[in-house]
Amino acid sequence: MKANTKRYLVTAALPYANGPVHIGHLAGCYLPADVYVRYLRAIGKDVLFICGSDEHGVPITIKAKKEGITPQQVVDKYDGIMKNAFKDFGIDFSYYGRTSSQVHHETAQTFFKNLYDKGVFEEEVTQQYYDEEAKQFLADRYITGTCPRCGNPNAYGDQCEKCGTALSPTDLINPKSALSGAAPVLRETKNWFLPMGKIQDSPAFQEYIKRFEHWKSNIKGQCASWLNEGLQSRAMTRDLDWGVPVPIDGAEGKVLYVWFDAPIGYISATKEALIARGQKPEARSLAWQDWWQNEETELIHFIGKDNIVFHAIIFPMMLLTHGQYILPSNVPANEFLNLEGDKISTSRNWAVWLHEYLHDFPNKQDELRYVLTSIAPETKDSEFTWKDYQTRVNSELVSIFGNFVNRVLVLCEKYYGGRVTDDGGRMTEDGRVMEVRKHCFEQVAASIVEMEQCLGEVKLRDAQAAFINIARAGNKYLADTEPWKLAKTDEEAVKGILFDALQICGKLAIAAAPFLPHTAAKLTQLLGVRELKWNQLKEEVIIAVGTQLAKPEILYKQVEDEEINVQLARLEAIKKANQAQPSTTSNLNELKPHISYEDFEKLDLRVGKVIAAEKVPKADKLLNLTVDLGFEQRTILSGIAEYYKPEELVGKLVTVVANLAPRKIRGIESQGMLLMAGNDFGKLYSVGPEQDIEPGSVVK
Ligand code: B3M
Ligand code: ZN
Repeated sequence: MKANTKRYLVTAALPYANGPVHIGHLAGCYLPADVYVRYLRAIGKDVLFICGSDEHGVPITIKAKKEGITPQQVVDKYDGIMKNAFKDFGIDFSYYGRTSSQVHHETAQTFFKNLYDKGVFEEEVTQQYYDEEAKQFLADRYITGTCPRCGNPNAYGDQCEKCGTALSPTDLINPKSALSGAAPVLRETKNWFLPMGKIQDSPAFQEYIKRFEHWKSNIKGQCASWLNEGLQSRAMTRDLDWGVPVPIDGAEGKVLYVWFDAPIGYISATKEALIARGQKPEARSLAWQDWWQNEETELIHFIGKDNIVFHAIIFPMMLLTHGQYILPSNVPANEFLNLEGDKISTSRNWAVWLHEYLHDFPNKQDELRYVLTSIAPETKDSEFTWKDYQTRVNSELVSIFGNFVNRVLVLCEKYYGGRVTDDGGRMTEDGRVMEVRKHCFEQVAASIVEMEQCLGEVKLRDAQAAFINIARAGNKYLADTEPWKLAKTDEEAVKGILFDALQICGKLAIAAAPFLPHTAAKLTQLLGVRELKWNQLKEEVIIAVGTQLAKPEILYKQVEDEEINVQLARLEAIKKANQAQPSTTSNLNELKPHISYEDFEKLDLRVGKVIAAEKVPKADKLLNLTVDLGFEQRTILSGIAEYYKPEELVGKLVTVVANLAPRKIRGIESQGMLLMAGNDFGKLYSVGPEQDIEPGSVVK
């Protein structure tokens, strides 16, 4: 009985809330996780499917700088966009959290404090790279350079995305600040390190890594090579101002390393999921522990290959040193999906964005799900091309699955007005039909066995192929017996064949559910039944005599050449734009929506002259300016202290948004705003008239 009490805690990597979702994300971890979870739920397992937005870390602050908004505004914007995209594609999380939530901050801090109190961390003052221009330490993605392991010139300070190695900034060859482009200098600072080498040698960790034996070879391989090299201590804190504050004395102004807090996000989201499920407050703490601190839970992390080290080694080390947690029982990581011969890239806009796909192919979520599962990069990188998309949809979904179902429904409608009339008991004496029938049902049964086995082993490509084979067998049954011809000579045989074929449609409706949930629902409805259960797959009769089928409707439409050509032309245009502008690693080309001329006219822009400037005490970025507008003098606070010394500004002509409602900043009322041009690194330059012109002049 024990085995049945197992519950499944399935996680999908928390995506950084810094951009919309594309097909690479979907194929890499969200779709496989969803297919697997839908299967587990179908066979009656207790499952929690956890995901959420990763809202900390340098990717967020870099995006904020680029867009000229705050990190909080970035995550608020993209959290919603990502959540909706997943929902649109039927990714059925039990809960989608956010790492900016209070529950998460508390959970991450408590976790850190626990390890700290146990004396797990090494507290060390080390030399860290610092950008003197930007005046900040350069952690993680704030610094780039050449990977010492594979030579990739664009490795980040925390990781090389090419070879997957976890790095520290000081490992990089020719390090460069991602903020200013400058070569950084070393400065001393104190941080708390996880002694990974020591933990690696511990008997408990050695016991844990025996699990790798049963994992996919890509993960086993990556992990083995890190472990063989021996792991270095890794800082779990950062000198940054965006993140979860380090909860100990002497760590003011520091935050937890994003890869320390993000995986804890799975735990916080579990807590929130259970609260959302209506657990009584007093039961809450127990309830989440029942998942995370209970050997009866299978913890399974779905991720992309660039996240392997964090999920297979670092997070388990954290869980292990904490002592009360279970460790992952599987980490099914996928490799990367490429697009039309090139690596998918957000910055180069080389992607198929989910929202754009849905715009161009409304209600065709399952078509994309189908293709992405067919080509899932389960063992090696794979490639999405639009031609291949068209071929797979047309020759598999349309011609095999859709066509079979449609033929059956149309014939039943034509012959019996859509009422299921025969139970197959009066099957023909025709020996040929009997032979074909027997063969068909053997094929169907074998495909179901194979599909279930592959689903259980997370071999989803093969599982889906086995699913299509069920429809293939059905199609062959019809093609070989030709009931539309037999109708003239042997009505009883036709009844039997169509009854059989309807049962296969029923099996398809059940089996489609993990892969093609929207289709499964539609087919169930077409078959005139309310609900189908997974265990009916093995039953002979699923659609009973007397059932009234719905009016036939096709499941899938042919993808036309024109539709594909539109997509190819779009990518071609992007390629051209990228070639014309080779350094478009920026988002400077992201335009805001149109405004009307009337909107523009609401702005009152004036030339102003800075007549005094001083730093705002205790605010690193702010200058307090006195600006002469000709008709009056204004106090204006501006966040440019990093780029201008006060004395550089005095006498300068600037452009002022003169009718911006006054705002209090740090207790001082700011009566307007200066216009600034920001480059890709977030550096600001003041915008003023070319010629000496009277303060107060209108800018239009
Ligand atoms: N946000 C990295 C990524 O999106 C990171 C995953 C966190 S999972 C805990 O690739
Ligand atoms: Zn590398």
